[in-house]
Amino acid sequence: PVANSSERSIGRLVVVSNRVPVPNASGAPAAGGLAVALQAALRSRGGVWFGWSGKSAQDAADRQPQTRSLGPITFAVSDLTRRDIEEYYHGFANRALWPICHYRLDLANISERDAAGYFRVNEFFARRLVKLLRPDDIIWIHDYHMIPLAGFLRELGAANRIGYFHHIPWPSPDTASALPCYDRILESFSAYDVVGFQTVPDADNFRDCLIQSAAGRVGADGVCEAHGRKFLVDAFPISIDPDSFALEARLAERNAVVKRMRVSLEGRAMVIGVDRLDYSKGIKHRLEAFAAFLENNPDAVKARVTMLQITPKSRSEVPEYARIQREVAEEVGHLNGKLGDIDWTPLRYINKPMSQAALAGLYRLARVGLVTPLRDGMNLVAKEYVAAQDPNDPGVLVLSQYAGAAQELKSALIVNPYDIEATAAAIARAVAMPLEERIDRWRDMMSALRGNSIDHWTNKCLQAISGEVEAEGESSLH
Ligand code: GDG
Repeated sequence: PVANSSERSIGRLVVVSNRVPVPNASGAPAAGGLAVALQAALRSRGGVWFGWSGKSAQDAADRQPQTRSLGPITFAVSDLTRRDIEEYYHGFANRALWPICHYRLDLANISERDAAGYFRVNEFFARRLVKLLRPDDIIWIHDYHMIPLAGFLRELGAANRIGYFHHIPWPSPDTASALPCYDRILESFSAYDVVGFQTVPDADNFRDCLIQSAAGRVGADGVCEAHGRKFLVDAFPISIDPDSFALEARLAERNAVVKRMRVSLEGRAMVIGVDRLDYSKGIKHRLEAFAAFLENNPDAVKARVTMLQITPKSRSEVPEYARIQREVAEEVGHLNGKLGDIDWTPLRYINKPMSQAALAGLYRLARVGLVTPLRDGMNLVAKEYVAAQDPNDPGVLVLSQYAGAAQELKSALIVNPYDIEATAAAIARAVAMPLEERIDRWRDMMSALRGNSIDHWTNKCLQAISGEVEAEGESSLH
């Protein structure tokens, strides 16, 4: 097939992320919207997906990249040593970058050893990756594990266009500056051609960091200059494919798990929460708000409104995660013990992952979607919940003001997740909301999703990285 003009100007695509969804032996495609969208981009341009295998190496020979090709896509992954995994992944990425980017300085673990491991592993990846590169490849690096990668690639002579997308929040300068090796991390960004954030406020925070560091200049159009390089800083809000998610949810009305849930509810209204078990997701505050909602609304107790919280365990090796697992479990027991009855469990708490189809059907079954992170880069659960609704009888999204998604889903009931009583009141309002208002709000949100689908996001990011939207910024640096 003849490539269209935008594809012609884009070379082979190289995607880099910490974890790589290598297809299994039968070639089954990866689940999850982002993996699907990136694979579609890789398929249409041809390319490589590079990253960590998720495994530890027994010896040095195991650290050679393992490759597997599927049509036009080559997956290339390397094992890491146990020490690498401890310092780079569990340590610096998940105990320093993650909490600080989520404004949790109290949970940050600052360790010189972890920082050194983080840079060392990024250099290791750069040495592996540079061997696979062709001069006209464009490189798209994902997320906080890999911030210094472009700098190491440049040192090794890569002159390719390189973009970075930050999936999590970027905090204001006073918080960001708590990052260990803050100046070095900030400098790492200047090796890219494009640095993308989830929201305009996050991109603004990053530019403020550059300005305050005195090393950078920022143009009105988002083009920045620092350490002798010019690069575009902009917001690229990630999304889902709303229409295909809607179809999946409609078909999932017949899914066995969804049917069992529907039967067991016996017509009672259901409230749903879906999150990785992570302290950023505000699960404890949310459960307290659900308890307050029941305590403040005897009618809801009489009607036996039931909450389903699906929370697959995550990063259990990290002590802060082990703690939040215990605390949430305790809160669940407390709530059910206090408010439950012999024939009613107000809160059903599930620690295992569900299939995406079951999840889609459960969203559709729920009268209220409770998405109340204390901080979140975007939060795709909020978008999936909206897309899954029945257009003739949609549920209501209660959404934290601190989720990136709140920048777009303005017709949700927006709440401060720290305010337990206000969140409880929003749940009550959502449960009682008349059909007409539910439809109006849902239509607004669905049209926002349709205006910025995951394909739109991929194309915008790739256009920027390939340099198609660059030149305007040249003259306006200040
Ligand atoms: C990071 C940022 C940003 C959850 N439980 C199950 C399951 N999930 C799926 C959801 C959703 C995804 O996982 C979670 O995405 P989120 O966006 O909500 O959150 P993070 O994992 O923290 O993602 C976030 C995102 O990156 C993308 O840039 O939005 O801010 O933190 O798709 O549906 N999927 C299945 N079973 C489960 O039990 N199948």
